[in-house]
Parts: sequence; structure tokens; C-alpha cells
Amino acid sequence: MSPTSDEFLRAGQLTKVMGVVNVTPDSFSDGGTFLDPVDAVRAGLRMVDEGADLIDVGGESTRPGASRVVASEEMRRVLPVVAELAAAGVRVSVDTTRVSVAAAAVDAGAVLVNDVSGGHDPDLLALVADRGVYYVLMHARGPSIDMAHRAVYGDVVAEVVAELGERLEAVIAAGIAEDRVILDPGIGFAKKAEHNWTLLRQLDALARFGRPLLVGTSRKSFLGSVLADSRGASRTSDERDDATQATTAMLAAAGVWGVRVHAVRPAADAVRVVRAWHHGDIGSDAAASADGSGPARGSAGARERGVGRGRGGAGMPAPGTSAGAGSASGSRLPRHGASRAGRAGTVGDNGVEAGQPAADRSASPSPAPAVGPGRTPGQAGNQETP
Ligand code: PMM
Repeated sequence: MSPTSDEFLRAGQLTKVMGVVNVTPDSFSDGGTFLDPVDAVRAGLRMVDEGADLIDVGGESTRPGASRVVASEEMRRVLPVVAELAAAGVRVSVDTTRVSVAAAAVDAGAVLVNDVSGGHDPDLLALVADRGVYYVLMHARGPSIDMAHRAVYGDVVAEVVAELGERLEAVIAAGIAEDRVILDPGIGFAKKAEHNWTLLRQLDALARFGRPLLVGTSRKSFLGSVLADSRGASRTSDERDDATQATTAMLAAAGVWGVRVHAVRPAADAVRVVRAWHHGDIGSDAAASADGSGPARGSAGARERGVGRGRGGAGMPAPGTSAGAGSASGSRLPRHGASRAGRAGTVGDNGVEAGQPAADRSASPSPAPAVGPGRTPGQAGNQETP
């Protein structure tokens, strides 16, 4: 896949749904659910059937305070799952901060490296540059073990923009093609609830980079606080999916490129509802040509879109597919894909929240309204969400 034929990241498409499969015993959101690779693969395939455009496979919890697993164990967890999903034609992302794991996962068919460390490992950056895969650069301030202490901001938006901008420069200097990079504000990573809400409200500040935005709010603890009971007890992570649909709808309306979620079907539904809200219900086939993403989501759609027909099929349009002119927009985020020189003016909480565990669309034809670290050695457990 050449850096220039980039349908995957093209602006103007329906917001992508990234389904999360954590092959871990201790992730806050789904820890222990998919430890058996067979269950993990089944879950990934089901998510694709439900409308996921890609599946993010992780083998190490980012929950604040989580202990690190050794690389060999991380590989043991993720590689069979990545390989099997990729062989089934699913577009697979690997959620890792380790170059060895990323390299093996790419060999096994992953097309995206989701790096929640904030791009601080030169070897990982070199690997991504060399292999030409997509790269998620997420804002983070250090390892999960102590990210809570780093959740101190004067102006969270300005600081996240500045820090992410600095990392983006480093990523590009390391040789990663800019048009392969997706940005992520890192909801919950070294951020308290108030920081998360402020960032979500001002996502447009990130659009200035001209890159697609991925946002992960799913089941994170800041949602639990909003939903606290009358005694102030936070809603548990397994009861935050409804709230996640609310954030998904808001993010889709804001025009983000993608949302990272655990419950795929409601998220995919929310995205389609937002499209209909802005553009009317244009139906599955019409939607496919309008948003460039192939047939509608859902079982039949997922199969039609290439699952089982080779790598990269799930939800992904074939190279050269008509772009559809981005008419599914309605986004509040300005267009991504602008050169960095042209960034000015356009602009776009890992369930991990400090103190607890831890795109954009083409504006055409309607004008874009204005919207809008990770794990390291020594992390552990299943306490709370990022
Ligand atoms: N959050 C988590 C893990 N990986 N990756 C990206 N790009 N963005 C996120 O917000 C993010 C992530 C933590 O959530 P999990 O434990 O449910 O995977």
C-alpha cells in the first residue's frame, strides 16, 4: 500500500469504528474476556460483522498503575490473534509500545501501529517508517505507572497541542510519512476528567495539524464520574457503554476520523445516525459510494467489504475506489490531509484517567463547522480505566 493511495485516511468518509480486543487479564474495560486467542479472534470477527472498520489488538494493559508484561508474553498474546484476523481479511491494528512486538505484528499482517507512548521510542518510529504502515501518535506524558502525577496543566488544550506537535515533528523526522499518521488526544492518559472534557470540547485545536483524529473515550473513567450515583460512586466500566454511544455520536458529528470502542454495533449505529442527521438516510449502497467506505456496515456489508478476501478488506475500500467527494460530511472539523504548511487555520483519555488506572472530514459540500503515556515498565492491574 503506497503512501499516496490513501483511501483509508481520506477525508470525507464516515467516521471509522475501531473495535478493541484486549488480550489481557487486566485491562479495565475488557480484561480477561479475550485471553484465549480463539475467543479473541471470534470477538474481532464479530466486531467486523457489527460494523468495525478495523480491530485494535493489544496484549498489555494501559490501566494506570498497570505492571508491564515481558515482550515475549505480549507477543504470545497478540500474534496469533493478529495473524488470524489479518488472514481473514480484517484490517488489524496492534496496540503496543514495543518495537519487537510491532515488528512481529506487522509481519503477521497488522497494518497500523497504535503507539500510546507518544512516539518516544526511536526504534519503534524507525520500524514504522521502514514498513510503511499507519501510525497512531497519541498524546501521553509517560508510563501508565505514574501518569496520574503528570495530569497537571495550566491550559490543557494548548499544552496537548504543543506536545503533540512536537512529537509529530519527531515522528516525521524519523522518516514516517506524514500521510500515514493519525493523531489521538489520549483521553485519560495523564488527564483528569476535567482535562478530558475540555479536550473533547476543543478538538478543533488539533485539526490544525491537518491529520485525521482518532479518539478513545470508550468505557473510560471520566464517563464513570459523570454517571456517578447519588452517593458519588463512579459507574463501573461495564456500565458505561451507553454513555460511550453519546460520546461517539458527538465525535462523529464533530467529524473525527475514527473512534476506538469496545461495543462496536452501537457505535457503528451512532455513526450512521449522525450521517443521516446531517445528510438524510441515504441507504447502504448510496452511503457506500458517498463516503467511499464500501457497502454499509453489518454482517452482509462486512462480508461484501472483503472480510475473508485477504488482508485489509474489512471495511476498507479497494484502492482506487471512488472517493465519493466527501459528501458524507457535516463534520465540525476541518479537512485533514492539508500539508503542514497549510495547517494554520484549519484545524481538528485511554479509559485511562489520571488518578485512576489508566479528521476530520472533507468539508464539502457543506462547510465544516468548528469543533473539534502510556504504558511503560512497571505498570499493573485491573483497577480503573485510563
Ligand atoms: N486507550 C486505551 C488503550 N489504547 N489507544 C489509542 N490510540 N487511544 C486510546 O484512547 C487508547 C488506546 C485504554 O483503553 P483500553 O484499556 O480499553 O484498551
